[in-house]
Amino acid sequence: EMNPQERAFQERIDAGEKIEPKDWMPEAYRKNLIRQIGQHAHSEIVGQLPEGNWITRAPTLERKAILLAKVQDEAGHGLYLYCAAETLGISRDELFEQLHSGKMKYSSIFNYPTLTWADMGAVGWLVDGAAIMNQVPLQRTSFGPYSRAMIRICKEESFHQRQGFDIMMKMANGTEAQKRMAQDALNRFWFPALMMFGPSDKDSVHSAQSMAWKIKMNTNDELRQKFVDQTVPQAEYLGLTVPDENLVWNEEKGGYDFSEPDWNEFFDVISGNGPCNTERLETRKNAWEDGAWVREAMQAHAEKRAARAKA
Ligand code: FAQ
Repeated sequence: EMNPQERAFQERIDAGEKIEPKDWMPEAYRKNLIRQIGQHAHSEIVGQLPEGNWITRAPTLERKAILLAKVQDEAGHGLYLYCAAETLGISRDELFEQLHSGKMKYSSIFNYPTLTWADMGAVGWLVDGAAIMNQVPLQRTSFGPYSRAMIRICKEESFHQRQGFDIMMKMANGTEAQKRMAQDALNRFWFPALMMFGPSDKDSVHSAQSMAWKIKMNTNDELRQKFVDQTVPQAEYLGLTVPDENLVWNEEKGGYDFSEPDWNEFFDVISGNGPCNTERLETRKNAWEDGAWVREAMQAHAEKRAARAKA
């Protein structure tokens, strides 16, 4: 049963009002938002690593400049999202600590390796494509700072998706070997991309409450279906084959029927046992430790300035 304060809060949400950091909110709303925004921020930061791997290997100067800009955008997205999480009363240091200790997750997708240049195409096309599908509705999420961060992030994500599709077009219309690489990248990233939307609705522990609070606007399965419906024609346009024998247009539902990802693999990956989990976390922890001197120097500088201002 809701108490009057909780009921008034729910009424504001139902009326489409934005909740701002200093407004009263239920403790569980705050916690759930810190969890989701924090994990989203971590995903942007860890998400730089699979693509960072290819900055020095990009085939042309132009591709290198584009990829570099994209990866820098992901860093920026991480920073807006950490700022949004901080307005809920958690510090950035705490968020990092929870990432590094494995207490907070980041998206499963970034635990897969990027083996060829075509993977940069597949990541942009499929991973950013899935990210946008999830983030466009989040522009209307109930928490003001999160919703505003999403508006800017979505603009940049659509450029990312286009650059990925552009790489795929080049590869799919290239030599036989390039076309094989493009198909191989699609084969490896298809199901991991479907997993980005989270477990099937029956196993989604947070969906019901998160949707009531408009922390989340759609169920995991709804967005996964929309993603498949949008992406299959794009694969056809590329002349590539989606690696799912059960994929078939269902006239009655006006969408595709498709195979579920391997949920055992998904739960394995999110519990730390994916192909690259250890490597990704090690890289982040090392970056944190290597940056310690910068944090210390900035702290010392701030203290000196404060002391001077007082004197
Ligand atoms: N990976 O009850 P639900 C990007 C966890 S886009 C890992 O359904 P929820 C851009 C979930 O946390 C990617 N864990 O959870 C980019 C929960 O565990 P917990 C990031 C997952 O929150 C592109 C448990 O399973 N986008 O980075 C995943 O209602 C290219 C039960 O699940 C966002 O984070 C998963 N895929 O729904 C960057 C968007 N799915 O926390 C670089 C915002 C579920 O209790 C390159 N987030 N889990 O320990 C959301 O919309 C939601 O949080 C979902 C999950 C839909 C991801």
